[in-house]
Amino acid sequence: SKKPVRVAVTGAAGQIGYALLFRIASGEMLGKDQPVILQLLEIPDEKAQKALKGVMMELEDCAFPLLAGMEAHSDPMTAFKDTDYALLVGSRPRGPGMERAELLAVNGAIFIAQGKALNAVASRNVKVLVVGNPANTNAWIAMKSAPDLPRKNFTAMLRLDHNRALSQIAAKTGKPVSSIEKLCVWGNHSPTMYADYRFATIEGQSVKEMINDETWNREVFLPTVGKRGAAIIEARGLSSAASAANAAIDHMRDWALGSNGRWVTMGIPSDGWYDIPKDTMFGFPVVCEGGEYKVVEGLPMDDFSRERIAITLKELLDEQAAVKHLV
Ligand code: NAX
Repeated sequence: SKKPVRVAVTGAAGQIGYALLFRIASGEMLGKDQPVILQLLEIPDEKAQKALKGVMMELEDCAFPLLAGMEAHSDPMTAFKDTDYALLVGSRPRGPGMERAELLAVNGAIFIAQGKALNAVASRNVKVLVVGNPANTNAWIAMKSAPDLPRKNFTAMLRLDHNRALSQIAAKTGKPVSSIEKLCVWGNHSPTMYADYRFATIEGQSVKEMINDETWNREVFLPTVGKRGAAIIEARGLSSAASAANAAIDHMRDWALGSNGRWVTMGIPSDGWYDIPKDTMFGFPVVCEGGEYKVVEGLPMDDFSRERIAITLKELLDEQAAVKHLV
């Protein structure tokens, strides 16, 4: 049987953590033949550590055959020791009256410390996914704080936006989600993201031609996908958790095990693709194989797409500029 791999999860006692850990332990992320050791990080706060112990009790009570070990940590330097995968979910939410700049700075400090810890103690091949918001900028900060690790190992979660877009297209066309290919989301995980179905197909047919309604694209589809997070908060009184955890599973599974030729969206450091400045943590269409992602290159742009990509890029560069002095 396979040797266990180490999976670190931060914010492990939070609501996404609660929807995520059981699925990792059951083998949904890395395969039903891959034992895992969970290295769980929470803030030192007594209540958080106690809640984490409670989650671990429940994980024990599942008697998962693949769960080869489990640890609770309050310091990233121990939590990330030798870790092969790191899901950085925990971050500071915006408090009442907190300015965006303040939020960026508080989270900047968290992701600098975590990037440094990964740099110091994680496996040299660690695959990092940042979920905690602002996800792209936090991932960029962690990457910049880990100069000894390959840049390409740092990613941000755009997969929830990708999955939301898939569902909207399925509903509009009346076709199953699984039949939709070549969809992607460009940019920042924020309402400025650009979900793009220009290249999408269903059973070889163009989705754009099937829908044939540019007004729907601009006035219904894009705002619905962009504001979906807010709509969930409005309906549930809490932010997306199970769907976010599901997207994290999808992202890591495809990255580790391959996407079988299908396009998926990942936030990754740009190598200059599509004129996105190098290192910007940007959502791109990728195909995953053999533990690596590869950007889908050479897609044509039109004026509307260029405009939308410029907007989300500007937002990201502004965020980056606001934290640059920290890294
Ligand atoms: P919760 O507030 O339920 O849980 C967060 C947990 O993280 C808390 O238990 C907290 O103690 C812990 N934490 C805070 N700072 C930490 C640190 N420095 N080290 C370790 N743990 C720390 O939030 P939850 O609903 O689980 O959401 C987590 C994050 O995901 C938030 O930042 C949220 O905005 C973000 N999201 C990102 C999404 C994406 O698509 N990228 C979508 C869903 C979600 O909104």
